[in-house]
Amino acid sequence: MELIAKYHVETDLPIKKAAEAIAAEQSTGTWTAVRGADNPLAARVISAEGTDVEIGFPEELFEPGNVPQYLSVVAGNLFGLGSLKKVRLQDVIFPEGLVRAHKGPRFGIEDTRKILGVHDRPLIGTIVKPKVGLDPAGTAAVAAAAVRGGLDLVKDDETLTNQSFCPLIPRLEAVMSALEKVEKETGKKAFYAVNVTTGADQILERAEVAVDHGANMVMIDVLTAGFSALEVLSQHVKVPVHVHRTMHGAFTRDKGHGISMVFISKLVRMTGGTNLHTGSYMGKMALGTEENDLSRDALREVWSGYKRVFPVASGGIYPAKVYGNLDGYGIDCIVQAGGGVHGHPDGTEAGARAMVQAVEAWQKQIPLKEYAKDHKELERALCFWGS
Ligand code: CAP
Ligand code: MG
Repeated sequence: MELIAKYHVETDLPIKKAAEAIAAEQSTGTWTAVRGADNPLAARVISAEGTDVEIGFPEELFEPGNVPQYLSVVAGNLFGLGSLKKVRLQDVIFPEGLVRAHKGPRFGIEDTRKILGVHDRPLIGTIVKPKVGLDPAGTAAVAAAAVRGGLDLVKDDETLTNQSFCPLIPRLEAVMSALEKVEKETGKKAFYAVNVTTGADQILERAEVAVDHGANMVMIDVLTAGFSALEVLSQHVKVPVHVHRTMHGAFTRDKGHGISMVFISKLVRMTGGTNLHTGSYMGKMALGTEENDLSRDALREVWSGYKRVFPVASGGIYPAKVYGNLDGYGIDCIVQAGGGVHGHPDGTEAGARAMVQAVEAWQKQIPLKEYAKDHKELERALCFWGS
């Protein structure tokens, strides 16, 4: 069996030559011929036309279970080859032997819905804002207001971890007791994704201590912490894992050079994420719908025995952007707004209600302005931010 890697390549070389250079550099070759050239581990060029290159890597080249090593092969030195002007890893088809070496998500879409008791609509989330600066009590107050307004998920921002102004455990305890109170009063269940991102030597212990202190979901910045850190969490920590993709823009946004979100989505599913930010169809970081479609499908289509993963629409979203994002993602997604909730003129709870109402309008396929006529929080949001 082979692992098949698909690249976009821009080069002054004949494209077949460029493809051979990638195949050699990432398997048995170097810049000059060395003995043993008929090595069975040599990669081969499957096709090379225009700017499209497909390379077949023998499965034996890979150490099953070792995601960092997979990346060193398919996304390693090749990016530095002087003979290539631009190169982007677009997709990877993994052989069954490598897929089976990973368990994938412990909690998938269905498990998360079951815990929440929400089955018939997209989940709605928020990011506590300001990004940083609140103390534990301030964070808890924002989280409680968001859930009182009907949201299913409250998460830390990607830069908040265990800083002195808001230590993780006191923050977690404050938020969880506030959410418990809201649930007692309203019956509304919600997740709080506490950001456990930290060094490889501490991340598992940090997550386990968080769960011991009541965490019902953990969050990881997977590109700064690493895919193997995500896999350690998903395989050892018994709560869903929310995966943020901060730093992705360094290599996903140039369509000619870097690594696609599709490949990152496959790796996150393989290493066990439950929710993954895959970009908004309308929002501040929208990168074009084709990549969203492919990432969305990579997370939810049938793939070996892996559970399905929630794509997360986030980034500059507010009620008027809900329709466009849900048209793209459909019901099995999480639509999230930070500023689009907490910046509502009547505060966080009203901002949450406005997002809930926008999702209801989409479900009923009623135009937002129509629905806003008898939903005042939505009305206020449309007036304030535009429709
Ligand atoms: C959104 C967000 C998320 C972005 C990341 C932020 O806040 O918290 O990190 O969604 O982008 O910090 O910008 P707002 P992506 O809702 O206030 O914009 O989801 O595309 O990875
Ligand atoms: Mg953020």
